[in-house]
Amino acid sequence: AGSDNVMQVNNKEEFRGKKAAIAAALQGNQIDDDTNLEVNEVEEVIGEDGIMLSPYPKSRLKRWEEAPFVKPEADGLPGEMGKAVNIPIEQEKLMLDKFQENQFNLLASDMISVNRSLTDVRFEKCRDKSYPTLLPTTSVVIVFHNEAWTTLIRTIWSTINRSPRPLLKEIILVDDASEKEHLGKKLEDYIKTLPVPTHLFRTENRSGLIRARLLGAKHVKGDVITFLDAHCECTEGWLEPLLARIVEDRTTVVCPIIDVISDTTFEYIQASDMTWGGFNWKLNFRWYRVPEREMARRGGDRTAPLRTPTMAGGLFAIDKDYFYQIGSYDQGMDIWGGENLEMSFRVWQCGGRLEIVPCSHVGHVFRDKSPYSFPGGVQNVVLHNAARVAEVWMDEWGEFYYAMNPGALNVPVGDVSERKALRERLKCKSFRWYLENIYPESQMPLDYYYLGEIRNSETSNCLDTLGGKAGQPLGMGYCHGMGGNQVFAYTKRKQIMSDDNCLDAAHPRGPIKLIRCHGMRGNQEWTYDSKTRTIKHTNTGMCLDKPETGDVWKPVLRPCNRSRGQQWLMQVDFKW
Ligand code: UD2
Ligand code: MN
Repeated sequence: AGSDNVMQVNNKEEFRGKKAAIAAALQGNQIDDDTNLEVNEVEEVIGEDGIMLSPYPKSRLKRWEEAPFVKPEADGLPGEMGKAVNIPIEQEKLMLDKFQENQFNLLASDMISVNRSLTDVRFEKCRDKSYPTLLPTTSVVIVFHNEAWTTLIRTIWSTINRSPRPLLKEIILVDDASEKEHLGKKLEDYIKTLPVPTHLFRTENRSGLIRARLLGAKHVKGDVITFLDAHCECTEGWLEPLLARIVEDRTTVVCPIIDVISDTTFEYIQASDMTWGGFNWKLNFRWYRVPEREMARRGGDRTAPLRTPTMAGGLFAIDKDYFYQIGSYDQGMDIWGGENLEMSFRVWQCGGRLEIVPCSHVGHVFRDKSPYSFPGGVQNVVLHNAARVAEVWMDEWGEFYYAMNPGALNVPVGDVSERKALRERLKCKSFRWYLENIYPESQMPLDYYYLGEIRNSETSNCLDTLGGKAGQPLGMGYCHGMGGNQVFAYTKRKQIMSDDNCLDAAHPRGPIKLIRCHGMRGNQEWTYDSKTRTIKHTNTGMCLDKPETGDVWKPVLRPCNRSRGQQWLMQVDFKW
């Protein structure tokens, strides 16, 4: 792909210089055609170098038979077969009170057996698949802070009940400085009664899930580390396909399909096998639809492993030696967040691969809010962690993160030299390589002319998403120079993007909306002429104009007329 408009830079200063160069290039207004990657091009570059691990010695592999799946007696408790639990109206107040504690319906969870039955959610074809008779053993590592009793114990029992016993080396629990009584002696006593060796370690002080997982990993005796959140339910046959994939190639990091356990009813809801992991400019992990090219690569087989650009982070299996060789986790990350993208970028850029194995299903209670405290403040912690990802792995694309979250510039990122040295040592590839080869559909444009505010010459106001979501109209506001909602990228594909949305106009006079970028030009193609400073909508031939008097904060399309209201400045002029 042609890349003369994007150069490699090493720090923010250089990037600023580069921005100026792009602005200068805009003066020339040389906009060439888009380059789309072919599936085949993507194919050949993966796995050509990186860490090599010899296959497991046979002596370490275990013969396993069908998981001794004990269908728990339907004991009349609610929620069996993964069904929803509905709370009687007279208990509603209690339910709401208890909800606050974990941000899920604890009353419902407490009513369900810790051993509840689930339906077999796999594709028919998955049930008939045969896996190698010899597989590596795994230790399941579960970290938690103030987890509820029943969700934690149900996670443990579903692991025990639905894993082939010879493959489950042990369960390792890491209590990250919880303050709940039931996670003290009661838990210590309980795990002694379990039929699988279960060890409990405690962090001395609240250390966050990243360092808690590192503590757990240190004690792992199995060949594979499998991480789970503390509110999961493993389903029948979840483990074998994960281990089978790792035995084929020890540099493959594998995730199950993460099904949804409803936070309100604890119903087990099957998730789509047609979504994979991506991320937005804020560096939030997001699910997106699997593109056609990845379906094609798998020959349309929906049971075949899916190469995913990123992982959600909580549920995955990784060879233990590989985990350390590839740099385990970034110790400098606190509490929650960022480690999932960090590991995703690292694995891909440093020669490994990241997959979702659709024959493996594990449920997880997704919550709307975090139930626990974030020492240091949520915002600071999350911005700090994500900034470390941007600084170490994303090269110049880190600037999208800072543009979207200018507040991140005020949060100390800490010392990242060790992580940068790791990247050097492992000879990891660039973020451009990742975007070109692993994630051409990314919400971060591969090639772009400009990233910044777009200012109207007549009114001196700036285009502004007003925080609007997909489907909402584009707005305007006083230019604040603080990035965020006033940051747009003008891309080589002629899109005007804000995060994962693009300016989109369906009618010559119609509203200009923010719509998910589809990358197929159409209503999302705009031509900026840096001499006349007009932004012309290709499909309608109309020009972007300042708002009408009636609706002063909504820019419109009008026939091009060279008025000042149709002049827009794409200028590199951030206050930060
Ligand atoms: C997702 C991941 C989670 C993690 C996170 C980003 C899934 C299903 N979940 O968020 O694993 O990758 O994104 O960081 O992919 N915990 C501690 N100490 C803390 C905070 C949390 O031990 O200080 C535990 C917590 O009890 C839980 C696990 O870490 O067992 C993950 O936390 P979460 O459930 O709040 O994260 P989640 O699912 O929102
Ligand atoms: Mn979770």
